[in-house]
Amino acid sequence: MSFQNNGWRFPRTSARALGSFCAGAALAILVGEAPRRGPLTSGTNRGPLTLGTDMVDVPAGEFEMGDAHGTGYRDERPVRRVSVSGFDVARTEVTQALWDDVAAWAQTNGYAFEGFERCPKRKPAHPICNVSWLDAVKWANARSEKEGRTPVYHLDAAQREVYRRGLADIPAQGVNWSANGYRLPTEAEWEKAARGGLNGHQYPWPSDGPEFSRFFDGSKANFWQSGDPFESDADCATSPVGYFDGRQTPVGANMTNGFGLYDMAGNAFEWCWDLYHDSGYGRPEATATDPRGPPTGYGRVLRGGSWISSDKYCRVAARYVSEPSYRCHCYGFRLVVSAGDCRTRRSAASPRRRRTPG
Ligand SMILES: [Ca+2]
Ligand SMILES: [Ca+2]
Repeated sequence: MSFQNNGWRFPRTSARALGSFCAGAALAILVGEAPRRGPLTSGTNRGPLTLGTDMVDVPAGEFEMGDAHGTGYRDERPVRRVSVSGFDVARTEVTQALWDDVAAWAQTNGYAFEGFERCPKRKPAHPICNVSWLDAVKWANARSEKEGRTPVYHLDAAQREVYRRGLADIPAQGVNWSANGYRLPTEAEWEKAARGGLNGHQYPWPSDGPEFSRFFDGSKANFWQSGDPFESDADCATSPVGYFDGRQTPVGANMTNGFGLYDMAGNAFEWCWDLYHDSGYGRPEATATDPRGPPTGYGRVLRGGSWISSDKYCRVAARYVSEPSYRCHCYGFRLVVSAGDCRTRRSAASPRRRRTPG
């Protein structure tokens, strides 16, 4: 295990080491320096939250991706302009309640989540965690089919066999990017969503400067020893999604970002589609429109840090990797839908949310 500054990371070649870590009692090794307290800054409140199912538009356009301050890790550079098509993103991580609702339907409709083992304590309003990348994409397919959408992920390049069971990785050609179903965000989509329309900032809220820890404290996000009321659960110290709404303890501001998103820093790590390559940002495909990661790599990317992460890993540019079959009590996900595909299903009683410049 290697340490860098006050953050932490596992060597890229031993992601499986996280297995023994998660199952064991080595949590203390993740402790960074005590979180600093700083002035509160406010995100934008997008109104009442519908847990787990509320989605907002992220507009098409370019943004600056990567570590603009040189304070992150090597794999976060070079910084470059990336163009992303518009998409819709969930305001929160997938909750345990939503997971259970879809999983109950899925298990009587041909799905099996072989790698899943829920957290021992049932917390419906908390993010689902302990979920592998493979089960996350299967579950996304299940939710799509349950709601009458076209599933995105297939086991074959011809896209004839919908991914519903098993632990086989899926080929890049097996993804129907034009389907109206739910899917994981690409890394570029995740980072654009996390930045909330801000350029070059360290966190989802105003935080422009190299001293990133100055902008981060326990009133803004759930991270390791952040002082929230959920710290006592050493096995899975997530907080309810929507907790950072201005009423949290310690009392803080509403920490939704410019797109109205919660927990883009901390709480559960969030699986992305992309394969990981430590020099992937320097490859030609990294500057393509709608980049979807390198053609080869190992593991799948996770973003945003978690309840077990330091401030450095909760930055919007920070990247993490794990094997797709691996699960941890800090691994969760949130879903996106390609542009236009949620809008047709919004009823007059649930009007489309206004776009935000970004
Ligand atoms: Ca915490
Ligand atoms: Ca998160």
